[in-house]
Amino acid sequence: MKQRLLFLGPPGAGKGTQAQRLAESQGLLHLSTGDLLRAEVAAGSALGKEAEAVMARGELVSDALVLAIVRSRLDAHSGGWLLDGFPRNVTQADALAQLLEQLSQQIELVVLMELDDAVLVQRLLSRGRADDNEEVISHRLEVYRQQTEPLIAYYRERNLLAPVEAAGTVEQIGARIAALLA
Ligand code: B4P
Repeated sequence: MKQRLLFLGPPGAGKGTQAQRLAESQGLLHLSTGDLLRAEVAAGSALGKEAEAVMARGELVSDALVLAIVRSRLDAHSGGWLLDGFPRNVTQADALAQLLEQLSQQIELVVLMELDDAVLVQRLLSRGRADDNEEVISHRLEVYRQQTEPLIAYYRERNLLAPVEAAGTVEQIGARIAALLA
């Protein structure tokens, strides 16, 4: 089974939900940059203070900050992993490629979760996190289109992209993803 995975997709597509489920069942390290940043905010660290306002506006936290977080976790880990919500732009993707080369590791699959905007917005509004109000959600979608969507072509060119229909129940989507990893 493939063990070095990226989860890509718009906010609210269910990356975190599916990534957590799969990481638990397969014993992979689940690295969610969103969760790690929210933990820093909750702890009131210097890093969290820097990230808090940026996240509340629905913008991307600085590449240097996110990269430092990912590097420290991957450096200390030798087994399989699943990166959820990272990379989010081409700079982060290039930096990840460099880091993985240093670690002699390779991405085995990029799971692209695809879902209509109307369903995304509905899911996020019912989640109700601090950054889940209509104005911020619409800005996050714009940031996704401008900065993250170019990664679809980036990973397609590298023959790593596997699109998944992200509508349906959590179990249905989980089964679609599992079928891609065999
Ligand atoms: P993230 O934490 O990555 O969150 P997300 O994209 O909003 O959500 P995700 O797709 O994981 O959806 P989820 O499973 O939760 O990002 C938040 C912020 O952190 C960013 O805006 C940015 O500021 C910052 N950030 C993170 N990574 C960064 C990086 N690399 N660089 C810079 N900044 C970064 O699902 C959403 C909801 O739908 C949940 O309520 C869930 O229960 C529900 N749901 C899931 N699957 C469902 C299903 N099948 N049916 C119905 N509901 C479902």
